[in-house]
Amino acid sequence: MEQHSATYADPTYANVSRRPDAPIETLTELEKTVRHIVSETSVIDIHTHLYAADFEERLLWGVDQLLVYHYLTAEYFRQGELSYDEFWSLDDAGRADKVWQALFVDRMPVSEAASGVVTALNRLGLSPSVYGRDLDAYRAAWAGKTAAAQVDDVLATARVKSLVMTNDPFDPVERAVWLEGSGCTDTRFQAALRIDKLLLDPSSAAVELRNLGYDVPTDDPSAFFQEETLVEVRRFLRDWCTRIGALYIMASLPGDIQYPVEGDALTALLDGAVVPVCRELGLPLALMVGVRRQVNPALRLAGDMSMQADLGLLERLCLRYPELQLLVTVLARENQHELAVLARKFRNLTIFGCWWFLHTESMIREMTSFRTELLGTSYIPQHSDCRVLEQLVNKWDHSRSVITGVLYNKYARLHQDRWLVSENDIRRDIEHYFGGVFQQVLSRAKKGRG
Ligand code: HDL
Ligand code: ZN
Repeated sequence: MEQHSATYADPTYANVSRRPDAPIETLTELEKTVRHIVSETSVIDIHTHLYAADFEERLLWGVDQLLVYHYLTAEYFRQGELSYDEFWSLDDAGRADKVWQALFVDRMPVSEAASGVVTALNRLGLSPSVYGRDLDAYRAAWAGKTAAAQVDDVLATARVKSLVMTNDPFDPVERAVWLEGSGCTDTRFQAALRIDKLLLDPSSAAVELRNLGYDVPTDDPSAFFQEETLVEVRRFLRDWCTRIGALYIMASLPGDIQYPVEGDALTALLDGAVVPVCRELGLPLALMVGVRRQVNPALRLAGDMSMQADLGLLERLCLRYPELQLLVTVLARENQHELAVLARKFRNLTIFGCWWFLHTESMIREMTSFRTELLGTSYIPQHSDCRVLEQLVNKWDHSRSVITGVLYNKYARLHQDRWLVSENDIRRDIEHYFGGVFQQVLSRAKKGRG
């Protein structure tokens, strides 16, 4: 089966007349059915940096935003002529012009991020066969659209039924929407509480907590080991999880975090505040491990690097808290197989997605293959991590295409041993991958079940 086949709905599928519970007899029909169901099944996107329209300018969308996405600015600096300062001195439209010229006109947009822009434009009705390589033509096509209309078009095209935002209580703009504004009124956009700053920079987090009315000492780094401080940190977490309706609490961590460490603030905060609040509110803890922030600050958001992780942190958290639901993704390719094997050891560890530098066709195929081989349907194959709205289309299209190929091969092997699958069987598995596993983790967390 072609590996680069698109997941665009197969128009010939309509001619298939077969009971949904009937075994699929031929491999040709099997491939057609897997492709159809994977492309048609809507998904819950469990980690994004998108915002509902309520957050106004925080919702990034449109052609220029697609082109100034930090994945593409990193690639621009490898091919473009401008210095860092010259590029950053431009406005978004100016930067988008430079990215377009360097990565789409002067060269073929073959990278994952660049080809993703082409897929998004094409699948949202701006076919390059009509708009060619004229960036202004694409800009003009969306000039009159509203954010709300684009949200509806993109979620429908990408078949995303809901998504989870990244909500940082230490971000003043984000805080204002929740404290002074309407909060989030679009139920398709769910919230997650992001607490990197609390765990990784507790002394500056303490200043913000104090300013927000929590009685956390700011002049005593050892305060986080005192119960009277941890009570206030739990109150902060509880208040914000409740205020935003967080589905989970999340943090990204470098790969060299050791846990537990006596006298270490991160250990004290995890044990004394984060895990207790997860238990109390019945929420999973989501950890994304293996990022080394700002190795090149001149790249700004694009300046972060991956690093191999010591997964001992996860192993010891799972052992210490067997009833805590952990959602985990790691950034280094070298850790992926080990993480999948670790998930076999702990039923409260659910792995998700092909994160960041792993969100590429070859890595998604490699990871989805061995994850399915080791974990069956008990993991979450993908999240988009989108920062720009229209990326939902290409990130999910490209991922669905790979997932189709992997699953077809697994079903085809069963078929050869005469274990025939039906359309219902395939639909059940895909719905599980595309939202069922996540909902099962949420439900187990609510019940306090490991
Ligand atoms: O920390 C994270 O959540 C990462 O996903 C970063 O936001 C990263 O910049 C990113 O957007 N990756 O896709
Ligand atoms: Zn992210």
